[in-house]
Amino acid sequence: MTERSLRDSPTDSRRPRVLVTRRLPERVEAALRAQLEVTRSADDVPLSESALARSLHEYDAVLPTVTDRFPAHLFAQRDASPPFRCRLLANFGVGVNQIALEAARGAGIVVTNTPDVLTDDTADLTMLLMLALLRRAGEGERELRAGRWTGWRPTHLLGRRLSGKTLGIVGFGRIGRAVADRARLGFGMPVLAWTRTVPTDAAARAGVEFVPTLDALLPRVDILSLHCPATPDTRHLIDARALAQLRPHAVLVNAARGDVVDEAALVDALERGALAGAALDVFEREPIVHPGLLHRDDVVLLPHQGSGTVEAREAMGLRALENLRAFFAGEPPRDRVV
Ligand code: 8YV
Repeated sequence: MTERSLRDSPTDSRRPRVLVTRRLPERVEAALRAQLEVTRSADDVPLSESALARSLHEYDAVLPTVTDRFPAHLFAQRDASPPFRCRLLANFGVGVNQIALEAARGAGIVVTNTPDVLTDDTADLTMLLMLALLRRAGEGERELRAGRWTGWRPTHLLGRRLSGKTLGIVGFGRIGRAVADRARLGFGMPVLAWTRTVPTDAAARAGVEFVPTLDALLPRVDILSLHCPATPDTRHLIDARALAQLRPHAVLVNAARGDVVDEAALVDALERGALAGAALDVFEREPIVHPGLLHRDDVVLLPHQGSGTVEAREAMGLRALENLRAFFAGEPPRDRVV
């Protein structure tokens, strides 16, 4: 691993030594440098598994992102020589499915995430996906940029109206709820939701019909939007069987995690006309996208941009720093996952 030290003060052995795996917004890097002994990889590319394995022996904490995979076997090296130095993985992002959480816990490593601060941006992007797909924005832009636009005509690129369509939400956490609010209040959409833990407070339940099973949701929706975490239980939740229960005019939206959808089954269902389209911000094998999706006009494809605003990415970094600070001050970190 090539690393560039971001230290701007002489090495202070009393400050926790932290590996930051990717370049972060300058404001965040400056705040990290002010409080910690920070090293970050010079190349803004995902670290190799061996570099991540080494980091557990060499740093007091690691600040990883979605592109840094920590499978269970990395944590099994706990008693190898030298022993683990790392006590905290302060993840940059709310999703922590790239980290084998139970194995981390078993190795005595705490994992934190950065909820709340990206909720609005991810929900906004979900609405963008819905609009872009139904209003054929990608098709229109591709046509115009390619010089193929011949001018306005009444039947050109007719899409479908988003307002009033029935939305089905899978997973009613912070982001699912923020999407429900936007859809209900901004677009007058009836909202159905299927979630493991149905909220008890009246404000969260307002205007949303909670259904008991996924099977009860699928045949009723015009738009199915995924907002559950990626866990072993939700892997390929949307598989061939689930897709077959959608109505042919329905569309799938995913700004959660690629693992929740069986991408090959989705391509197959689109090819057979079992659903009318998909808008995806996340993929099973990022950055690889199933080739069967790339040339379809009935799909919208974005490169994992859900939280991609300056506001969110700065807040995510500062939230990860707050977790680091609290942990090394001996306080319970606010966003402990395990
Ligand atoms: C992040 C995300 O960009 O927070 C998440 O779970 O998917 C995105 O908002 C990514 O995880 C950063 O590591």
